[in-house]
Amino acid sequence: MPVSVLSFDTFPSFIVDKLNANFDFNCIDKNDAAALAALAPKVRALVAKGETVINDALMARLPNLEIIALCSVGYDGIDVAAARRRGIPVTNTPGVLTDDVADLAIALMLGVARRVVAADQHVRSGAWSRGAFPLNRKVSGSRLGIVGLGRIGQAIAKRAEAFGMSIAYTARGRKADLPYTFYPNAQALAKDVDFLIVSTPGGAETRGMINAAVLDALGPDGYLINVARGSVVDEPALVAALQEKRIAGAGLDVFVDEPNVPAALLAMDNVVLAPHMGSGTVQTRTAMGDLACANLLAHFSGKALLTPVLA
Ligand code: 8YV
Repeated sequence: MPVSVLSFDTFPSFIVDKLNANFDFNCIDKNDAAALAALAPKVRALVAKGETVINDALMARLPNLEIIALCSVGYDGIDVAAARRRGIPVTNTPGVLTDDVADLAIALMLGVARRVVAADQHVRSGAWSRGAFPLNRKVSGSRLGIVGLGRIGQAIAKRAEAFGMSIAYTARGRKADLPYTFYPNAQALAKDVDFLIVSTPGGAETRGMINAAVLDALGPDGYLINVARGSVVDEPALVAALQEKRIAGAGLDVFVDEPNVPAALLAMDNVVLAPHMGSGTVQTRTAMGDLACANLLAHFSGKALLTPVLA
């Protein structure tokens, strides 16, 4: 009997094919109580995105749940403490998506500063023949602040070095082995940089960390880039700061209530918006699916998990 694996998330067909080839895989709508009740007794594993809510109550409904394998590096949606209490390991997919997320952070920084999307519109709409595109903002050589200097933050820093940017960061602690300038908090960091990139994990510890005071410290010439979680930024405060031109612009891949984006942001031309696609390349999603599958296979053959969440 193949092991029964359940998901509430939609994954690309190549991941679904791999899960189907190895397991009795079912994907259901999280609100479909009847389907969940029918499958619950046999489910031994959940596959999910890290932002999907998997709480104690859901775990309680799956009496034979043995493992939660995430197809993401973040795990802010998962009650890891409850899983631990229940003896259910959680695995994630660190490392394999670092480059893509760092690439997108740089793309959003360049995109918003050089106004790539508006420039594209300027050409397509024919506006170019009626006038020149307004001058925009130089990135190379400017000052970058990174909030969260984990794997992704460090990969962003490496890329920014190639742009001749000065690099500073804030994190839970100083990283003595890295040559970047440490700040004790996001507000102090924001005051001294032109671009503030957020790459810290989501969850209770970072909720609302980028608030009105941080945005005001960034100031009218500063740009905010978020490739972490929408929850890290106080979204209404960000909308207000953008509307009132208290910051210059924003590049956002993540939002508080995805896929819903505040209408006010959709109407602004000083923002570049992306649909939470930091890890969204065929190559990386393949690697993430492979790693999630490998964790499941390791668990069900009694081997050590490859990438358990240690939090
Ligand atoms: C998404 C991410 O979870 O890894 C993370 O933490 O935010 C993303 O990669 C994505 O939806 C995974 O399928």
